[in-house]
Amino acid sequence: MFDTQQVLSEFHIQSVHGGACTGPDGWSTTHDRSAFAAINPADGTVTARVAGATEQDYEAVMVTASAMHMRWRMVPAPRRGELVSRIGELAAEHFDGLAAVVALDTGKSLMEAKGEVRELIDMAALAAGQSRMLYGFTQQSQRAKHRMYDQWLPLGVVGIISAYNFPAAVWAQNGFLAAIGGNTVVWKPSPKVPLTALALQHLCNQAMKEMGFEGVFTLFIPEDNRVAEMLVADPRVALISFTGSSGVGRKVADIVGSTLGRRYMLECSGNNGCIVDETADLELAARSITFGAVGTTGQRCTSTRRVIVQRAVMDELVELLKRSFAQIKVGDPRDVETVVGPLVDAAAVGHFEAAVSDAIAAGGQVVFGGKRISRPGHYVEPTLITHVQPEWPCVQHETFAPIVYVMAYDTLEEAIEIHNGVPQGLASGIHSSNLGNIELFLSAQGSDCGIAKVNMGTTGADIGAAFGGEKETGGGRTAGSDAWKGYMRRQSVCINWGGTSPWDQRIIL
Ligand code: UN1
Repeated sequence: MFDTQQVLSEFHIQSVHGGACTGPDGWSTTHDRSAFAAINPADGTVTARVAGATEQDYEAVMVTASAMHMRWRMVPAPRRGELVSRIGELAAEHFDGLAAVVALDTGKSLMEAKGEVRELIDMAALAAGQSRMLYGFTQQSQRAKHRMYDQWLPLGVVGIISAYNFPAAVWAQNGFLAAIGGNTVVWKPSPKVPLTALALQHLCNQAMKEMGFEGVFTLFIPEDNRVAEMLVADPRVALISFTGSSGVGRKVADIVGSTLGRRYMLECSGNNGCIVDETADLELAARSITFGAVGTTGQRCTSTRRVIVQRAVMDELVELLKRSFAQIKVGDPRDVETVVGPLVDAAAVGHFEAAVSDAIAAGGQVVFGGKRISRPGHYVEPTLITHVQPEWPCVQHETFAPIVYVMAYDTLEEAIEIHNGVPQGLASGIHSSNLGNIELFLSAQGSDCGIAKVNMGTTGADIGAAFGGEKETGGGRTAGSDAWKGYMRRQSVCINWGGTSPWDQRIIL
């Protein structure tokens, strides 16, 4: 257990804190506006209050971010990387404190909260290194004495809208790449998890102050969506990166897409399946499915929600899963022994209960868990449901809760059809020791998802890879690989150094 007050004071989080910030010394005021509560999902208590960002706060943030972009875009990219690197260093210095804030906000276990802070630190290292490698190709011109290459230039102001489940890592994956690309960043986190954003903004402020910048990283946390929508609709924002449900993602795409020239990047719902064939190491499969399903209390967009298992090994796998589910310690996230904490709020418990009762009504059998745990806070049992049909609405829909549906298959082709037969397309997995089966799953007629894992769980994407998915997941990519290109614009350059004027398409005058 940590001391909450000590953690809050480590990050200068007052009992009522400003909900917007333009940079060092740029916090909004608190006395003249209503404040909303940051509620600890572990016990329902109020940790602190945040004076929700107003329209005026938003405008101040946007004016600063827009003005700063004019300067930041001309700062050499490796220098931009140094700012990101410094933020990573500060996060490492405050590692335990930041993890505690993430746990207080989300209810995820300290173990997982530390994992999330680790991901932020790693992402800072990746982005700082990437800042020296914003490569463009050099091409061969078909004209004599011409040089041709492409270069990558900043977009402008990048707006980041992040969900409650990863209040630090998702911002880092987007914001650090945006910043090294010469963009300034306006962050709108979920009001369910304001403390992590406040803590990180304080660290950003320290780093910006040390290096003589302001407004590279800015923040506004409105209580409701009205002010948040201003960011989505604002023509001064070049790119909106949105993480959240497909329903809201669709609205973001509609609004941003209605102005040509603005961009959106979506990381929306997942409904991640794991195929287990008859040659799989079932012990390994049970372990990775358990972590994938119950980790972060099933509140990851990459959580394993569907297990598609070869009929011959289904009973054995279900027994192993029951055994490993039984070992999961659900409890207060502040307790270091806890593996799985509560759901984020009462509404999430309601969604859990509705999904379980829909599955039972349709004919599913709850073979583990299925109920809320009666204690203060929003705790539910890790839940395993068998005898499920792939087309049931509860199976087709993403419920942010630790529920895994088990379905049997006979042929791998059928398994892939079930696997791909959902609207979402984020993460996927196969457990197998049959090379042909693995390669079929990875082929053009295999998994239709953005992420495919072999003999691994669907969660815990390696930041070195591009992160994102297809179909209703939205098509965006962030984190590693060449995802940095999504935060920059490509310019194809052609230079005539020969002093003559050769026309294209071999036209000679
Ligand atoms: C999310 O759940 O919205 O790979 C994104 C993972 C996490 C997912 C974060 N990095 O499981």
